[in-house]
Amino acid sequence: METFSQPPPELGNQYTRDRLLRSYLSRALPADVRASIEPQLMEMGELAGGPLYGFQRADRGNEPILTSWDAWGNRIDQVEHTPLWRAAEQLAAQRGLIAIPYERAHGEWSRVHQFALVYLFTPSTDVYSCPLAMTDGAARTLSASGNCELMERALPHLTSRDPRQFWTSGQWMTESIGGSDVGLSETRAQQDADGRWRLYGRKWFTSAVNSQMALTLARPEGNPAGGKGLALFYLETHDAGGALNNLSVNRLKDKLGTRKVPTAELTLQGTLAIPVYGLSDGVKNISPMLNVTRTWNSVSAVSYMRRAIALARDYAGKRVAFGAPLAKKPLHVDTLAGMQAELDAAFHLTFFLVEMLGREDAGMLRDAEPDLWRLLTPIVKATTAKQCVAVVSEALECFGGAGYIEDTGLPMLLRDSQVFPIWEGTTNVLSLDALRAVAASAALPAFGKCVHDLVAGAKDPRLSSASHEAQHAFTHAQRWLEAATARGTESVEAGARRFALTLGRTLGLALLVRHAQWSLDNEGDERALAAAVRFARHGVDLIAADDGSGESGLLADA
Ligand code: MFK
Repeated sequence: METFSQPPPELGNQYTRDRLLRSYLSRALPADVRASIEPQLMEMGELAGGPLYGFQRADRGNEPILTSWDAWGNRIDQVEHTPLWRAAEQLAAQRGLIAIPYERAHGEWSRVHQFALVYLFTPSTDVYSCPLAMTDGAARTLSASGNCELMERALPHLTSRDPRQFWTSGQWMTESIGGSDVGLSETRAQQDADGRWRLYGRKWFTSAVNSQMALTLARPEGNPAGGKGLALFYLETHDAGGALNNLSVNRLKDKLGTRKVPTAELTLQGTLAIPVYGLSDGVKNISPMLNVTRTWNSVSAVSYMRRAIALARDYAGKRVAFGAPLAKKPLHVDTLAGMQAELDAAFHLTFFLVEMLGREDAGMLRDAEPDLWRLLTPIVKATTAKQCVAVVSEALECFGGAGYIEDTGLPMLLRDSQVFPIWEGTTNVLSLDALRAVAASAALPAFGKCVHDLVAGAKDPRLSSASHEAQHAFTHAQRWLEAATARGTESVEAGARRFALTLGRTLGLALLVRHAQWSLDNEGDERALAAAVRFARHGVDLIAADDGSGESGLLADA
């Protein structure tokens, strides 16, 4: 009896096969920088689409294991990572995924170098990008702190390329009372008889509990309530003898996705810690970390979109239905094209933010650019995270029933993607953050000028409608903000998400238009043009005519 078997999707080298990444790097990077990093990208692309992808599929059923007690009744709280995570840690150190922006071999382009590698690495390593994001955030926060003792102690480890020296860092912010509203945090900091600071409290979600160090927030005794009363602390998770630093791991969280990430609930019972900068303003002082991890979130979201589309496109060439491969079916092609257009926009948006972070690191942001960077970070994170969930969900549908079957590895992609809009600030929290970034700063006019400048060079008439759409959407958002401000804070707050996502999609479109013109001129390639036209058709202007007037009535039960 002959039984049909469907060939599975394959990836191949994820650098050589990525038109979007290669075209972007050709435009953005100086030729000598591109030539110097290309062998690393080739190697990472080969690993990501070959051996690492195979390892990931073989490792699919493994999860981290918490062992609370040893055989003799001692509390040990050991967490064992999955085999792929152990390999990912070595690879990340050796390939310099944290070191690159601190070595800064390519100046302002060092962040593009780093994140191009991260984009290739991330979807084959089961969210190992989470501890890496926090490690990068901690390195940047400590570098900016001026605390020489902590910098000398931790930075060489965080930025090491030697796996035996390499440390990762946790970011212990979340408490059950204040996931988003961090200022409510209850963890206390007290000085002991020797003048050392000790922390007491419960941290509700702490990713990467196996990290050697963490940055965390606690309220020194006598400090007022709120984020200003918290202080930023550095701690090491183990003492020199390997024992836990007066903390216990209550449990690992039973999560929808990111199940390879050993997210733990911790009780701090006198954990020794060192203040990083003073004894107040903890929320403000940890914000350099947030801005880095939000950039990692955006890169990770884009990389998951890319992975889902790469699998769906390969499959479309193999899967025959109704007499032809799906790749020859106009409706399927139209669906894939819509997903690709979203990815193109999200990619350019994210790497625009990455470029700004690189210039920030290099001290090159000028005039209104620091304000613009502050606004773009929450906007890009919020926009790309939403796009990622929609695109990955659509990609599962491209496989029909197979997309719903666990051992294809596809459902895990969707479950993991669902974290991107949640952690590091939900869409609504980031939308409100964007409003704060706009208030009393030069960010919004700078944003408008940026959109204008990006589309101004588009000469091809096929781009004129998309260029117009981008400028119109920005003007509409700006006018809405003025009108909503006049109506009052409820109106502004009710429309904050539409405002933030409109700005995100508008800038994505403007960046696509700029790239499309460049690609026509320099590569003779019309695919970026097609992406710009298609993305404009999806719509970028989400602003509603009115906000906050009576819509709460919709939610009344009776
Ligand atoms: C795959 C890769 C990715 C990711 C890895 C993820 C690992 C997950 C680990 C986690 O820990 S997830 C937990 C993440 N938690 C959050 O992201 C918290 C979300 N909530 C917010 O972001 C709130 O907006 C915030 C806590 C910041 C609000 O708190 P407050 O106390 O109301 O702060 P406020 O008054 O807005 O800001 C206090 C100061 O900080 C202000 O400065 P001033 O005191 O000078 O006025 C702000 O300007 C400043 N600030 C706040 N956010 C900032 C910032 N400055 C720069 N950038 C920001 N983003």
